[in-house]
Amino acid sequence: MPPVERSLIILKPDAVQRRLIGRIIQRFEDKGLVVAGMKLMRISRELAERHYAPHQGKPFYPGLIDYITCGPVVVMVLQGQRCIEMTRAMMGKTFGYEAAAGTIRGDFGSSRTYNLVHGSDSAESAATEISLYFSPDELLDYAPADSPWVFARSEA
Ligand code: 3AN
Repeated sequence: MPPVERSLIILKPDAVQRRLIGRIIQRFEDKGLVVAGMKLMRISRELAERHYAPHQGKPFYPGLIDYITCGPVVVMVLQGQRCIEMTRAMMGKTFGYEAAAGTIRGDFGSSRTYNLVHGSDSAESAATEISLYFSPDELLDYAPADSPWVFARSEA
């Protein structure tokens, strides 16, 4: 069986302000992913700078920090087999106007700044990002009763 992965997902300030958090979480739940941890919070500039350190120096970096710190966000850890690959596909391309219909950004976004959702892009960045937002005791490891029907045991 493929290993179970965890990914850090942020429902960004525009998703909260537009009251889209329930609909976005619903998509991840419908896909079979499990919420291992979740909180509503305001990201400080210091935390944002640590999170987006790989983008420091890029032209869009100051706007990115302003945006992610401008209001409440929902931060969560999703868990499941192929979680990172699946959540990235579900988010769609970075800019809403380029993202395919059927993706979160494609269905709800039209902007190059307000792109609704963040999702870790690799196992390495997931581990780093999760540790920025959650302590180990805030994350629960459990398998819902329907897991054997969502993730077939026999699959390679
Ligand atoms: P994604 O979130 O699709 O993985 P990344 O990791 O390339 O995109 O970039 C991180 C964030 O930086 C994006 N979510 C977006 O908000 C912002 N960003 C990336 N590229 C640009 C750009 N060219 N102009 C404005 N914002 C950008």
